[in-house]
Amino acid sequence: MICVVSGGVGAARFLRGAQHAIAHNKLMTIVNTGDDTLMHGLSISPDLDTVTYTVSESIDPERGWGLANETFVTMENLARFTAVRPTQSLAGESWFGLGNRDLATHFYRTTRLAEGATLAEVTAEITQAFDIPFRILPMTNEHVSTMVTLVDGSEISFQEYFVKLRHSVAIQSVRFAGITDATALGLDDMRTADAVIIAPSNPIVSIGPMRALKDFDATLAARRDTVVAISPIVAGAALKGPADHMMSELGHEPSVVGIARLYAPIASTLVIDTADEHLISAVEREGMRCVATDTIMKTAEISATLTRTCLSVIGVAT
Ligand code: FO1
Repeated sequence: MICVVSGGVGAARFLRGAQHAIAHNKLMTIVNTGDDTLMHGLSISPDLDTVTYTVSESIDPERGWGLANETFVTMENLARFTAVRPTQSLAGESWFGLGNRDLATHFYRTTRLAEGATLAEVTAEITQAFDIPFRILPMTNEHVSTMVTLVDGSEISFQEYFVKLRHSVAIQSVRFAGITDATALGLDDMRTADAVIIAPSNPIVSIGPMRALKDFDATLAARRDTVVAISPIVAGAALKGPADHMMSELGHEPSVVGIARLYAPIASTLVIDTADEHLISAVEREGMRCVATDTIMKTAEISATLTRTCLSVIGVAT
């Protein structure tokens, strides 16, 4: 069994190819839910949905989130209520784009959760409906909310920071509300897997919430030799999203060396892009083995090759 620790877009693109490199009954992933949010009374799990939609080839390829061939008619009609809603009300907010097709997923998840199903159970149902052939687990069944404190001291939810403010405001800290009451899922999978691959996801807000769960880091540290991470930073920048500037604002070097410092306690090996080949020795000085290869996952084939490279560097057969 190969276990992939996943955030959103980068992880989803990795898994799209990994499913061709690894037998389906030997692949599973644990996905961040710290980005989860409630909008218009609906339970939304962006990273779970991004993984599901990407692996099933249903994603909108340009946006990297939501479904292809989408319309936003419902969102557009919320404009009718702008003039009448009370100042403090959250009713009718339209900054978070929920497409009409995408809404079906949120309707389903919300109703099943209200019926008492766990997030893991609902996720299994949704991924089955999208014909996903391998297991996708949320990191926990409990609510964990990534909260971001901006430089002015105000604290907002991750989605307000990411979508409403387009991650354009400097931050001073991140915390994971609810983390101490949450139980990690998939720890046994991580213990018994032949290898664990940490996908190229934001180390602060995608992998960070999982690492903050009780026993998560300790489980990885105990089997560190067969844990391999893929750097989400290439040539000092994130391929998508705010990982690079979030890292520097929080005092981490936004480079493969900064990634190595974060992951060295839990992973033996860092896979970096060929653009950063000259930094291999610097990564090794942080206590990680380092291999450079093509990590820009423009096609599923590149992701499949990257999967095979990750496994071969730690001596695990596919
Ligand atoms: N990202 C955006 O940049 N703008 C949006 O309006 C937006 C809506 C949205 C709706 C459902 C969903 O599952 C994801 C959505 N995302 C949107 C993406 C998402 O919020 C982020 O990519 C992740 O949270 C970061 O991993």
